[in-house]
Amino acid sequence: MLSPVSTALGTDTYEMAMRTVTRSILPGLQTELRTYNSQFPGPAIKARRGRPVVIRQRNELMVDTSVHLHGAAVPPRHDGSPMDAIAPGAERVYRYPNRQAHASLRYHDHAHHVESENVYRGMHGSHLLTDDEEVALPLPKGAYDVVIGIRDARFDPATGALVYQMSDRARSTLLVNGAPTPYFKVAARSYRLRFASHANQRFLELRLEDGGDLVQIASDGGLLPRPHTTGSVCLTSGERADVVIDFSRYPVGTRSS
Ligand SMILES: [Cu+2]
Repeated sequence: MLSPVSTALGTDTYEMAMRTVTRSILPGLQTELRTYNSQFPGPAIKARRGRPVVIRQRNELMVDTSVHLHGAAVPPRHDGSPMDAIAPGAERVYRYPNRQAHASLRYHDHAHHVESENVYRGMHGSHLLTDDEEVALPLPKGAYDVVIGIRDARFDPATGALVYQMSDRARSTLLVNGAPTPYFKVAARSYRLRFASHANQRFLELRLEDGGDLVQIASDGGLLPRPHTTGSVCLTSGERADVVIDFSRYPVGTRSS
């Protein structure tokens, strides 16, 4: 979660820099990434309905960028249109009114002709908008409300570089919140897992290893009219699905394989 630099005048103001960083993702290899604030994935923003968020974005990359808040109702000049780019070395202030209902939103690069590659190289993150209606519901909160951003990648085994090709069917490494072999220790209780696809071409189908039920409570547009019990959840590029799983149904000490 990113902390605002100011909360004055009823507005949460943030600053982000888009820059290249080198990180170890696969053991023994260094990978160059295009990031928001040197983080992969980008930092998450928590927003509340009725409280505008202002983000100053500085482009320290060598390519054009444009920041689009996917699923948000915003005025055109703050929408991150593909042709409305931030040139290398320039900055831009985006203002998000957050007047709409709660939803798990995501932001990503949107610059003409380079969006696909920018997103693939790391330019994606979450913007979680909540409101009084959602807060009043008995849903898992705080440490039990977890964003799980999933995407695929192909690494050059010799150099560690992310290999970018259009229509690449060989992106065989799945990354969850940037990690190739994600592991998360849960308590014997209910969690809200906010799945988000940051893959720019792969379709995902998520299910539990034991085939157990998933209770989907939300999609891109916020909470569903009622919980939906299902065996699997499909996500196409950019889609979100919030699921509640009660891990108390598994004996303490259970591990997935
Ligand atoms: Cu989008």
